[in-house]
Amino acid sequence: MNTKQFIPYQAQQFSLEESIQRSEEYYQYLDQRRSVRDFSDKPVPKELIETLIKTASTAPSGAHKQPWTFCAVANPNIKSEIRKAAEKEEYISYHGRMSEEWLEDLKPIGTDWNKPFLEIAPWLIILFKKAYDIENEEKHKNYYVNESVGIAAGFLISAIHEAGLVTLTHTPSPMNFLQKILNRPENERAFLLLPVGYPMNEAEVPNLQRKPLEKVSVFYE
Ligand code: IYR
Repeated sequence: MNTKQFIPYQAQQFSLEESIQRSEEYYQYLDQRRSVRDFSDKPVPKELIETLIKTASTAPSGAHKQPWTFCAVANPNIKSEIRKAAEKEEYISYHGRMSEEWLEDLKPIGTDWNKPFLEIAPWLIILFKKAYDIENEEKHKNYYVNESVGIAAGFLISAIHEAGLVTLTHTPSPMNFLQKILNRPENERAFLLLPVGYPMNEAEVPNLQRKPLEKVSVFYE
């Protein structure tokens, strides 16, 4: 193993034209990504999921602590258990816990408390954040945990898209049932649940528009 504190950074070398073209293509490519709720049950091999998780785990993190655990569930019994527990929470959320304004905001997306994708999708990836690490029964603090895990989730979503698969960021709330069902240690808290698989043949997505650049940016030159 290389034990030097610093090593040379291997920069990618592109001409300005190449950079402009690559950035434009990458934008067009990621702009095709959509959150999909209509899943096929077509299997996805474990090796593929492993690579997606490795990609997500390349994300930057506070003090390089990588404060995350990716739990990948293909077991149908566990998926059913997760669906049952998630729908129980979601039913309560949609029937009183969420505000009228929130429910109104969700109408164009068409969600409700039913979550069939939790059983249909071949994999569920549950991303846990680690507020601290436990080593030799000692607690070690992690930093900027939400930011770090959020970035890792972004990397995962883009890797899923790159592989021709689909996902959505599902946040059943509260999510503590996931810690119990998956038997996670006390330093781990569920952060996001991402079903992963192929879209069903006639999958549909909401007809949404993205904000234009002027609405999402301010330049100071
Ligand atoms: N967690 C619920 C509700 C929900 C909330 C938001 I914010 C969304 O963008 C979509 C859904 C659910 O998953 O249905």
